[in-house]
This record gives sequence, structure tokens and C-alpha cells, in this order.
Amino acid sequence: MSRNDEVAALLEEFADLLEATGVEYKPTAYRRAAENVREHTAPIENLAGEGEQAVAEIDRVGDAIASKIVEYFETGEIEELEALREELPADMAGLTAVEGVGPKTVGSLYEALGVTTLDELEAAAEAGEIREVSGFGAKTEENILANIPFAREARKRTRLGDARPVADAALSYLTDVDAVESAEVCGSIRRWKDTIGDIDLLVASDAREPIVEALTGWSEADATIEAGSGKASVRASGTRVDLRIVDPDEFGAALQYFTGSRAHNVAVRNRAIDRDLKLNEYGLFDVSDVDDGADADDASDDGAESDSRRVGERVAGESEAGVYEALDMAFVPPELREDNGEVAAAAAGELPDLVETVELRGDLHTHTDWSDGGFSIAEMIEAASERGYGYHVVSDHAAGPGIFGNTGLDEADIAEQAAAVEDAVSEVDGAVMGREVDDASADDGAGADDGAGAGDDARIAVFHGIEANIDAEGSITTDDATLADLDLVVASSHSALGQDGDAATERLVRAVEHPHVDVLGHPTGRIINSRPGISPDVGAVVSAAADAGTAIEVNANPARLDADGDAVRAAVDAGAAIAVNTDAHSPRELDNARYGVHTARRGWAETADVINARPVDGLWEFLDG
Ligand code: DGT
Ligand code: CA
Ligand code: CA
Ligand code: ZN
Repeated sequence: MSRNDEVAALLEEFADLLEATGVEYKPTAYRRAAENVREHTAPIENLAGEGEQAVAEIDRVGDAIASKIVEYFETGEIEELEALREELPADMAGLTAVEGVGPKTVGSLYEALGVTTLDELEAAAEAGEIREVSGFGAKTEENILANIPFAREARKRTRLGDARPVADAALSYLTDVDAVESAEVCGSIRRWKDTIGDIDLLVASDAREPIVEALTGWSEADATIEAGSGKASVRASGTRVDLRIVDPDEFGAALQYFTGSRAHNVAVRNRAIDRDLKLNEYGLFDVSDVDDGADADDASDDGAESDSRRVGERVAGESEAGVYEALDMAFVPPELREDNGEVAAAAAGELPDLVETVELRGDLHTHTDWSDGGFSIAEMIEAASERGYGYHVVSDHAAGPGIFGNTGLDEADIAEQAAAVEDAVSEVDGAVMGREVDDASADDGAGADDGAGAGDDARIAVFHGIEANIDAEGSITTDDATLADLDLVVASSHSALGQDGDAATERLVRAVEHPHVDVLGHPTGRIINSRPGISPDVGAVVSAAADAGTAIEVNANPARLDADGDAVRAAVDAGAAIAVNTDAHSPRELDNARYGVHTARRGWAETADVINARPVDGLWEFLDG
């Protein structure tokens, strides 16, 4: 969190507390100031160092608020805010997360009943105490009670894999609405972040009302949270869906703005400022001829406010690509928009050539009913072939620490399975044993999503692998002789996931250095929103992997997304190879590949970095090397 964000949050808290204690007008001024401090491109601590005057230069920040900000930096607190906190010691953010509970309600319920937390609010509602407070009734009390579980839930973030299908469905539904000219997902969903706060959608249209009505009337919307003129929010599958509607000629600027991240937008806006341009959600404007007074205009109703933000001559905004182009930079793929060097790279024409889902040629980590999968070897090969893949690795669990009961294969089972894989290959049309494919004839399928390689006569090369176990010390718990006979070894940690960072580093470095290990499976073992997994020194692990020629897996299961984008970035920088695998236990799970690819893209992975984007002979070369 930047200090601008920190000060903005303080001002917002200030506003809520003022509102809760019945003060009028001032809360609005504090909220406007908060928004402008958050947006301001110069660090607030620098301005505060220069004094009140410098702070009050920020739009909508008056002298009174400026002096409080300076006070905060000089003394570490704001006296008036401390007094308000003492007067109303309630968990404002937690309580106002409940639909229908605003700061005023918090104030009243604290005064009447002493409610300070979500649990106390729930207890008071259950005891029927809220309906007795003046200004409240039985209906309000019921609503509050009904909305508490969702408020609790909503404070957590949703997994990408749960939210993305909802976003896709909403998008295709809106795209079919008559008045819609174009529609896109934006926000963290479009950046493919592993967890998301809410789903953001953007629509371009000259109309407003029919589109708001379409969203609130969507069959998958469970409730309407808000229905305004230019925006609407509903709840679907437990997640909030925010829709904004903009004029078609401003769609590109709005898409850029609402895709975020905030940090990326700040960096891009700074680039605009350097060029005498102004970038906001309405467009990119040439303000070289505009005097500074114009956008400091104190207009208070929304129409006038947005007009004051459409200043100077518009130079871009209809398309998102046009916005980047007018800023002399390459289009930045949404996955990279995290302010991690992408703005400089785009300006220098040095963005990576990111891997794409259609470029995957096979999955290196899949399960069958020989371990904990639900389908036969032949069924999984057929499913991979139907998806247009040119090769497929069968890699069931080996027996070992963390593998339940007799789910895993011991050395004898693995030898037996080798024969079963050959049998399945002889059963499935177009399947051949991978190690019998000679390099010259390697013309494997074109990719996962385009279907070009699909069909009865498509050839699929099948490899026999294993998902071996890494014990707490980094040993592989399957015999070397057995590992040596296999085409490919994925090694994963399934036990001792609570060990400390140093032990984890040692463990994974030893594992990637093992001569028979080809791929480090789901490196941390995390389960998103449920289990953190181990936290090794990523730099040490990926550089050992690069030296040993072991690939780092991006496990595409949306509950894992492991390695994550940051770890992929470190791996790519260290020169380690990446494998994007689904770890599928069923044909359907093979379709999770896109989550892995977009995670790899968040780590700046190029096509050439991904071993299963190579043709079969390239894969073979990697495995032999
Ligand atoms: P989330 O939903 O928490 O996973 O993260 P985002 O990135 O989707 O954030 P969200 O939903 O609050 O807003 C969507 C995007 O809209 C965000 O990435 C950037 C943009 N945006 C929204 N509000 C602001 C704002 O006050 N300032 C700036 N610079 N950008 C904003
Ligand atoms: Ca969002
Ligand atoms: Ca949002
Ligand atoms: Zn595993």
C-alpha cells in the first residue's frame, strides 16, 4: 500500500465516523479528498514534507484537510480522528460490509446497544434488540440478519476458477443484448489474478436503462445490489458483479482504466503527464493548451464533474490499443499490468512474446483410475486427442508420504502400468508410444483450442510418467531404477507442507537436482484460500532448476495455480523452463489449461520458455538433456 492509499483510507474512515456521529456535508468533502489523494501521482509524503500549501494543491483537498494530513505525517496521528475513534470504537469496515448498514446505522446501533463487531450485530439481531431501536423495525432487522453471512463471505476473495466462468457467462449474456455495442470483462479477472474481489464488466452503448435492466434481470443474478443509470451491481454465485456502461467512443479509455491495476494506471498516467497529456476513464486528452485552473473546477454534481474531466483535445479513447499507441508504447497484455516493469518494457518495445493457450501441445501431468483419477488410461488419451493435443503424459501418483492408503503406485505397480499404457495406446485411434516416434516424422497437433489437430486421424504420442513424492528432506521416494525406466518424472511435495522456509528451500533444491526428475510439480503445495503451502526461497529453487534442467510446473488447477505469477517470473529470469500442466483427474479438468497459461503469462513466460508448447521432438530433447 502506498502512503497515498494509506492517507486516503484514513480520510475515508474519518468520513464514515463523521457521518456516523451525524455530521452533515463534511463526510462528502472527506471522501472526495480521499479519492483525489489516492489518484494523485506525486507521493503524498513528499508533499506533506513541503507543507500544507503543497498538499492543498491536490484537487478537492482544502486547507483544513491539508493541515490534518501534515499533522499525520508530523505526529503519526490526527487528533480529531483519534477522538472520533474513541467516541465510536466500532469495526466500521466490517459492519458496513453488511448490505443496508451504513455509517449512520453503525452510529445508532453503537449508541443504543453498544454493537461494535459483526458478531455483536448478529447477536443483537437474533435477540430481536435491533427492532426496538428508534428508526429501526422488524423488517430492517430481518434484512440485516439475512445479509450478515454474505458480508462475512464477501470479505474473503474468490478463486479465479470460481469467478471466471461467472464472468464469461455474464459477458456472453450481455453481448447478446440489443443495445450493447461491445462488452468486455475488466478488473482483476481480465488480469487473471489468482483471486478476485469482484467481477467487473464494461459495456459500450448509447443506451443505459435497457442494459441495467438486462443485468438485473439476468437469470443467474441472485440479487440486485445497486441499479443506477450508468452502472449496476448484482450478486451471482456469491460474487459481486459490477457493470459500468459508457459511450462507445469512450470504451477504450474506460476499459484501460477499469482493467487496472491501480498501480499500472498510475504509471501509465505519469507517462501521459510527461507528454502534456491527461489520461482518465473518459479518454486521453491533449492539455498543453489548457490552463491549470480548468480541471481544478469545483463542480459538485456528477455531470459537471465528468465534463470537467473531458478537457482539452481528445487524442484517443475509442479503443484501448489506441490509448497505448498514443502514449508511444506497445499494447500491454492485461496479465502484465501490475507495475512490475511492463510500462518501461512497452515503451522500449521489449515486451515478452507471451505464451498462448492454443500453443500448448500436450499435458505432462495427468491422472487415471490407476491412482485417484476417475477415468481409464484410454479415456484420458482420447480426451487429450479430442482437444487437439499432439502428446500426452500419464503420470499417476507414486506411493509415498502424503499419498492416502494404497492410492499410489509402488515399483511393481508402475511396471505393470507400463504394459497397460502400451495396451491403451494400441486401443486408441491415432495413439502411438511417444518413445517410438522418430524425430523426422514429428508433426504433432497444433494446439489445445483450435481443434486443428483433432479428429480420428490425429496422431497423439503417449508417454509413461509418474508423479513421484518429495519427502520432507528432498528425497524422491520411488526407486531410481524405476524412475530411470519412465519417460518423464514429475516430483511433488504432498507431505510436511508446514515446514519452515529454509527446510523447504533445501527440500526443493535437492528435488530439482535429482537426476531423474524432469518437472517440479505444484512447488508450494498451496490450496488457495485454504492452505498456504511451503514458502521456499524461490530464487534459490529456480536457479537450481535452471542448472539441473528441471522444469517448474504451473499447476493449472484453479485451486492451486502453483507456481504463481511471481515465481514464474523468477524462473523465467533464471532461465528455468516452465511446464503448464492441468494435473487432470478427468477429461473435463484438461480444460483448466487456460488458467495455467494465463498464470504463466502473469510471470512473463514466452512460448519458448514452456516445454509443453514445443513439438514432440523438442520435448524429447528436453527430457533427454
Ligand atoms: P479486485 O476486484 O479486488 O480483485 O481488484 P480489481 O483490480 O478488479 O479492483 P476493483 O474491482 O476495485 O476495480 C477495478 C479496476 O478499476 C481497478 O483495477 C482499477 C480501476 N479503479 C477502480 N477504482 C479506482 C480508483 O479509485 N482509482 C484508480 N486509479 N483506479 C480505479
Ligand atoms: Ca474487481
Ligand atoms: Ca469492482
Ligand atoms: Zn500432486
